[in-house]
Amino acid sequence: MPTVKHATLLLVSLLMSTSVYAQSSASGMSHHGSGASHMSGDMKHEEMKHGDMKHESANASKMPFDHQFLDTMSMHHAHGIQMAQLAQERATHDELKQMAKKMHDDQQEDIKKMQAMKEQWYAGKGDAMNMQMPGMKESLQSHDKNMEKLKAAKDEQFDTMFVAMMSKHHTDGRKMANAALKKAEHQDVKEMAKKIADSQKKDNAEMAAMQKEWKQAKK
Ligand SMILES: [Cu+2]
Repeated sequence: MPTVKHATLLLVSLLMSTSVYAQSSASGMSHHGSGASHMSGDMKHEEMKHGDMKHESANASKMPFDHQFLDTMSMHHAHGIQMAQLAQERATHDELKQMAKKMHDDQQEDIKKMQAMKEQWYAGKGDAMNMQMPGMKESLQSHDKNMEKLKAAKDEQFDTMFVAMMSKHHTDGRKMANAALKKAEHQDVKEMAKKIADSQKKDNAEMAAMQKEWKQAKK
């Protein structure tokens, strides 16, 4: 399926744009290693340089809403994946590690599907990442700083910080998903938005329950 392959390349370019890619084991990514040479696709690389990531595509707000949603949520998810990847290595609680793996895989799967939809309806139309979408401005802007803080966190402090950050990340994601439930033109996009809103709500409830148990165990 060429669309999925394309989507995977986009994901790789999203992940490669940050330092966590270089520092993590990049598990599951290495088999796409040859991708970089033909990564001429949608994501302009100069927009994606380390540190000063520009999360805005030119004229994004003039693009169709669904196009904006697919690209902006993909970027949001790519950030979630980076956090989850770190937690798979660094979490001290096993149940959090397992959950991080699930969040990583879920979001990767969503990105593939969203980028396949983008190919189907908006091929050749460029990128439409729009930071003005609900919940996104703060979420996308704070990502690099959050990653630095997470990397510096020690032991159990990492777990608590991760839960706080991922919960916030999911809450912001749900704001955009809820907007898509109302505004999306394509039924497939609405269904994806519903799936994201539901699964992130469930994740947040699970993380809150975990944290409660950790606190009680300490008493
Ligand atoms: Cu997301």
